[in-house]
Amino acid sequence: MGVLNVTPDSFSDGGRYLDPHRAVEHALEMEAAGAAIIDIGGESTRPRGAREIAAEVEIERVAPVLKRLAGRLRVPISIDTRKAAVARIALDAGAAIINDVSALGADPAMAPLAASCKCTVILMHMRGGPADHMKFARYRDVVAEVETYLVARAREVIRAGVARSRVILDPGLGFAKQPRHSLSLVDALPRLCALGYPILVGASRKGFVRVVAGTNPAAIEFGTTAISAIAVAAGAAIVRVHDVASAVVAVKMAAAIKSSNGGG
Ligand code: PMM
Repeated sequence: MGVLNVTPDSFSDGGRYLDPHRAVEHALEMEAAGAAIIDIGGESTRPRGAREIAAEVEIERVAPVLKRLAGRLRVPISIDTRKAAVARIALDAGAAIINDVSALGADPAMAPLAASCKCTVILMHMRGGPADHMKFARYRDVVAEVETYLVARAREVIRAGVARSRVILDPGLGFAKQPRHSLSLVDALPRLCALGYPILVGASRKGFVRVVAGTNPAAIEFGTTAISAIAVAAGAAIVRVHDVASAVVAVKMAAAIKSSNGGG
């Protein structure tokens, strides 16, 4: 999954794709580099202190990009939003997936919308909202608590009418998590993958990668790529990244190793 943030203030690429022409160009570049999904977001959810914005502002950012992309991408589009009004416009413009960092919990209209549109949903673990989640980065057992939350949200969303086969879960690396929490969740991916839902991993350029890899941009990218390989080897279905070309190599390597069948 290639990230397309149409925001002035996103974590690592804020402001770069506010111009719809550049955003479209970048979506097409990511597809050409091998992205299987393009994730478009108009609200910054960066780990430290993202500002809340109105649905109209988010729509103003993403709608022109979605309109220009119509019919030009072969791969599905996901809309990264917590607001049903934004998701509806994106789905009408051809998006197939709702990527909601609040696990469809922020807007009561989101689950009914997902159910009626028969779209795929990505449910991410977070506590609090984008502006204050770091206040809640305390756990007794982060893996168990994230797992319990995700399973409960999946059940809730399925009860609301979303097909089980359309639910993807995401541990929400960096969201209400100290670096050690995110690292433990990566380590626990085999357990999360055993829950029986496809798992998405969003590690790209996040603070916990910087803590381990250092702040040099190339090192951050290598760190991200290492996690992509580890995640796919552990069974993750999707890695959400800014640099698609390096992730594609990591995914290919991990998949080749997994399918080597003991060399037989
Ligand atoms: N991370 C960000 C935004 N949206 N969605 C999902 N499902 N998982 C994530 O980990 C995630 C997300 C923040 O990163 P960005 O600002 O670099 O896009």
